[in-house]
Amino acid sequence: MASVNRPNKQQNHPLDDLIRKDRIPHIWCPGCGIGTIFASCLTAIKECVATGKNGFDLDKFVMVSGIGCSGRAAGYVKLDSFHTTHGRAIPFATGLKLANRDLNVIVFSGDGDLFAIGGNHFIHAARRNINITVICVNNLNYGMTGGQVAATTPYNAKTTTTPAGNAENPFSLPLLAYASGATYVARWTMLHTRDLTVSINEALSKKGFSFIEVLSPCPVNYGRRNKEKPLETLKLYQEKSIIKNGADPSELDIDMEKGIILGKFVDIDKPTHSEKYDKLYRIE
Ligand SMILES: Cc1ncc(C[n+]2csc(CCOP(=O)(O)OP(=O)(O)O)c2C)c(N)n1
Ligand code: SF4
Ligand SMILES: [Mg+2]
Repeated sequence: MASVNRPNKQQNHPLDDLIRKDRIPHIWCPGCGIGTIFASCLTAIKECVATGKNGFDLDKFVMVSGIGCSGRAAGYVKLDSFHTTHGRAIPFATGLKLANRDLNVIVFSGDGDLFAIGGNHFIHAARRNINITVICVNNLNYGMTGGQVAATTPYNAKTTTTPAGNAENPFSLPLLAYASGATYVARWTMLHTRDLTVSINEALSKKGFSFIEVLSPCPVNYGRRNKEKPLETLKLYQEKSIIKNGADPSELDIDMEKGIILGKFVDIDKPTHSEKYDKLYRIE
């Protein structure tokens, strides 16, 4: 029999040192995109630390999540991490950053968490230019609770709460982030792992409120109600993605027929909340 090159069971995974192995197996379903995005995030953190730039130090990275399948990330990462209440990841993250400016605070959470129950926190943290990085896993629905409609669900899509189709229009997340004042805004899919890793690295290095939307399949609750088999969603990402760095944020509606624009749309410099606060209230 031909010898097959199988990985040795004892062999370590390159991200092992950033995973709480005692929490494995994880809860994510086969075909779910969250794990891949989580891996890109951990890779970007490791890369930032390896460069030694900006004083990056693993002990100073913090991950905050809300509730949802995506929100489980904070429980799996071997960093200081906070699995907070639904919709409140950004207020927790803001508090951490204001209390200790040396921390690199990453929010990793879902579209429902960040833009429905937590939508208000998102726009105000961006407006204030709080120096944190927010990564949103956008699977177009509330995955964890069975597939209800979200603020990101496309018009006409079927969910448990919109069985005849969604009558509402979704938010364009990059447009919302831009309009609210974010200094860095990008969108990728979970298929674009290399671009995503580079983008997370850039966002972590950016001073100010940085935001990345990552489209991700939820085959179990969204895909099967919308006649999308797991691999078909990935095929759609591959065939419909158009990389257009610098695209006008007003042109970023997700249109599965015409195409999904990906890339980096905003990368600007402006004073952070703490810098503006110091100018007014701290006397040297
Ligand atoms: C205050 C409160 N309201 C509602 C819920 C129920 N709930 C848990 S997760 C969730 C939605 C999660 O959706 P999303 O953030 O998109 O995460 P996903 O599971 O899709 O990754 C909801 C409504 C809750 N836990 N707490
Ligand atoms: S329910 Fe959906 S989002 Fe949640 S783990 Fe399963 S596939 Fe992923
Ligand atoms: Mg979701």
